[in-house]
Amino acid sequence: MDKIKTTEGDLMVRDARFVIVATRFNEFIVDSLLKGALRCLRQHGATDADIEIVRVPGAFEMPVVVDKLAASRKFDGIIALGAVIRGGTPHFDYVAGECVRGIASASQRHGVPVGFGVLTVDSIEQAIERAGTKAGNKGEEAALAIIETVNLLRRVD
Ligand code: INI
Repeated sequence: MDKIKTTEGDLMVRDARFVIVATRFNEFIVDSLLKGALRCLRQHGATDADIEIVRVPGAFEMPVVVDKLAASRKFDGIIALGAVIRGGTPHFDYVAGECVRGIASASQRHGVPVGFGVLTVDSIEQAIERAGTKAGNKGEEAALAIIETVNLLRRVD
């Protein structure tokens, strides 16, 4: 194993700019994800001048905004935060499906990593569990993954 070239990203923020795209829908949950993401970025060396926050109405609107921010080349990493909670109709599947698909394709099209901190859950209880209670904070996890991926992309050739 010692002879195998292995490339990884570390978790130190160095000269990098981040934008957090957060929904206003389910704001009560998303604000906890946002707190977790900001805490993580700051703990790993980002200053507030390195961070911008963009608020979008709902998860369905995220892809077009993420696409424009990625195309701007102003940011090294994007963190998408939202919560899509299943109701009694197929609406959830359309909103969640388009959100995931659109964000992934914007990230790949522009080569800008996007941390996916959009909860797709069956109930408000499951959302609360993932927004800073017993199942951690998915906003924090998305921010950590994006710090690592920004650093990794600078190293892979
Ligand atoms: N948007 C969300 O971010 N989460 C949801 O759970 C949700 N539900 O369940 O409806 C939701 N809907 C709004 C959608 O994202 C758009 O903002 C809306 O349809 C207007 O285009």
